[in-house]
Amino acid sequence: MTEIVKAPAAKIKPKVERPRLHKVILLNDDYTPREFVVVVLKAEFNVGEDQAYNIMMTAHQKGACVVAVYTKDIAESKATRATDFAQSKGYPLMFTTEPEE
Ligand code: TYC
Repeated sequence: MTEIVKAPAAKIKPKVERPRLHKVILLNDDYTPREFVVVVLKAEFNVGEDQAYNIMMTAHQKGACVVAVYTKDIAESKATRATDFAQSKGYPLMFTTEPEE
């Protein structure tokens, strides 16, 4: 009788890594009105009035503030849209992105 020897099951350890998230960072400047910053934060980042105000004031006082984290593509497109919108209204308001640690 033929003996069927089964090879040991290969141990496959799937290395699934979560995509790194990217921070959207609001930068302070001396020209953009505070109220306009709050309007942009509410429109692009779906935050309420109080949260938008707190984010704006943190950037105003410290120079920059993390607004939110997203996947790379979404972080970059939101930062670009918000920066472009401000520029279209004549303001130098800037949003940048950077990968989370
Ligand atoms: N510093 C601006 C002013 O005094 C307001 C401001 C706040 C601008 C936060 C940008 O990210 C910013 N009018």
